[in-house]
Amino acid sequence: MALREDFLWGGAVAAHQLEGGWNEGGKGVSVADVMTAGANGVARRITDGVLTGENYPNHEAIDFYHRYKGDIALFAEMGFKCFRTSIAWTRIFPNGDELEPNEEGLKFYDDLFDECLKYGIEPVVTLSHFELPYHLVTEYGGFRNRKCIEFFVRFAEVCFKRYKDKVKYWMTFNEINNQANYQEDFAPFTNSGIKYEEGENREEIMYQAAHYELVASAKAVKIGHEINPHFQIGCMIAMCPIYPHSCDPKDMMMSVGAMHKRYWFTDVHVRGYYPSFMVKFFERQGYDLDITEQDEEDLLDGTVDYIGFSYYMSFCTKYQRENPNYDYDETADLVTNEYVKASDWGWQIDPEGLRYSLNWFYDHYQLPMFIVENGFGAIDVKEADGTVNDQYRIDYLRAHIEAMKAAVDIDGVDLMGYTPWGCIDLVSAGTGEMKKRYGFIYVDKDNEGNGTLERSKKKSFEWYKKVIASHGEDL
Ligand code: P53
Repeated sequence: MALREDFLWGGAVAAHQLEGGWNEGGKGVSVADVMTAGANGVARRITDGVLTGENYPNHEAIDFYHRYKGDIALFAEMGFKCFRTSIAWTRIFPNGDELEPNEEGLKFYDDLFDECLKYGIEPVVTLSHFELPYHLVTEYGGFRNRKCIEFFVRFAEVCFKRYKDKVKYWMTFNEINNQANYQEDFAPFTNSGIKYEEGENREEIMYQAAHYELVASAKAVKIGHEINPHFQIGCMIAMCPIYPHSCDPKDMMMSVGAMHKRYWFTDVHVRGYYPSFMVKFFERQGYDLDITEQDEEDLLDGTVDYIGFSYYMSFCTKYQRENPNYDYDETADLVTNEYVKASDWGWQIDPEGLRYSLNWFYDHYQLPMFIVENGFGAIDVKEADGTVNDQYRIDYLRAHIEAMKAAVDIDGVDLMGYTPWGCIDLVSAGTGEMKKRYGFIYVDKDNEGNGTLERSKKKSFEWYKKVIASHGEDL
């Protein structure tokens, strides 16, 4: 058998994208609550607080907050061994800077995890998944402020203590490396609660925020292991491997430079110190970051147990501007890869890239890995008889599972599990749309917020059930 006996088949979501109940149970406003609905190619707007007359798709989302029991029953029917979700920070600390947590929020996740455990489903929990309390943005400037380390660590400690007998698998910051794309507003805001002023050095501020997050993560890992030595605490990296456009040595070096700038975060999480290329880069840029000796110790003391990562697509880069140091700029240096097709949202479909990614991570770090997101965002059509024939989603997932099995079987990587993204339709993070669907379970709701929220099984539901039952053999 290719995959581990205890392989964690499941599905993944994030609190803000499905729970709704944005102001219930004492919950505070999060960064996701001030983002409007965008569209394919139209960025979501970040408003100054919650304004009347705007469409905030995360406020209701798919109402998982009230419907989780039925949804988890459906996950159990598919045979899930695990369920990845996040704890909405603002349910536990509504403003982020309180000293005492909100009991009603803690109770909600007790009930949710109990419901999973009832079916033998292991919760896999991300602590910070694009859900920073909005108060931390307005009062502290988000993670540009060192104080956020303390706030995050307090939140993490409260969760670790409360759920120590219910949750074994944790991740600290979701896709911490998305902010390598600091030129656009989305990633710095969702990762770090950063809103830039005109004329600021976006890059330098991003590196400072990422440093504080890495320290916060390391401190949480250390505390977590003290609370329960059996905890498995991982990082979470958005893996889009960046290929050279050609075998021109300059393209190859551009790819090396690009991989450095997008994945150095993993080095710090895994090894506990900055790789030399980043130290040199900061010097070259004249960035004098606030990195203390205590931080350096903390980083070394809190290295992660595994690498959690998302994989949707690969990128491609080319040397096409005067750039002797091969410094990568995500908005300037990506080109089309003619060898792969893309989804309607322009995401390149590249299953082989998943096998490459597993190899790349394993070559670099030799740590167990967990594919905590993978999937195909598509427009689903509900037929007159109520069925959704999402064969394209089955095809996408099948090809990726085959690639993942090859990485295990042939290349020998150590893989803990696989949780496809958005196992139930939910609000897209990037665009705020409902119609960019990933689920095995269809949710009746459209982009304008209309619909009954009724759940129904897509064709892929039975398919994935069979995949899990056969331990990935019957694809
Ligand atoms: P949506 C960009 C690139 C790769 C993954 O994304 C990304 C993003 C941000 O859009 O995000 C992850 O919903 C993220 C999830 C998100 C999922 O991918 O834009 O961890 O929250 O929903 C899919 O199609």
